[in-house]
Amino acid sequence: MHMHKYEKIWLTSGIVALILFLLILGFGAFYLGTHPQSHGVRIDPENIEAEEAFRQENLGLTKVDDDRYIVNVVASSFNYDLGIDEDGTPIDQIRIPKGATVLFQATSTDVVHGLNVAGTNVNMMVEPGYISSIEVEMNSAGEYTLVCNEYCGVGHHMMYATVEVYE
Ligand SMILES: [Cu+2]
Repeated sequence: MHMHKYEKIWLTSGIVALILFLLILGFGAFYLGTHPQSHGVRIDPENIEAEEAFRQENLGLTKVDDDRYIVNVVASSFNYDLGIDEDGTPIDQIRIPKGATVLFQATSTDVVHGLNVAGTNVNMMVEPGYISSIEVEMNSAGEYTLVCNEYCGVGHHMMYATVEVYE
């Protein structure tokens, strides 16, 4: 079968591009550990308190044992609810020891928000009606910004908190 030179070039570049994209996908999924954030767990956005994790007293950082933590977050325009401290002040900073395994669980009461701990694998879409969760090992010490990366309205830029991973 005779194939035109340009057709060969076109076919070859298409196949090379396909293989390249699959390699990049495989690298991200298997080497970098990028994976979908959760499994479509539903929640009533008008009654999030029905879910134990999102009751006011369970929000923010909870220590499960020495190197396991849970962070429950309620996102709403334009705030991350991480609970309150002893003085009743809203918490905007959480501290986690280096090497700890942390389960982030989040939901939204209004619109779609993002939950990204910049510089880590924690990067989720937080949708009303769903619980987004991701478990990560925090292996690099430092101060990270927990930030909303889905545009959610005029106060979007004010949605942030700090995650400190200490040695
Ligand atoms: Cu936002």
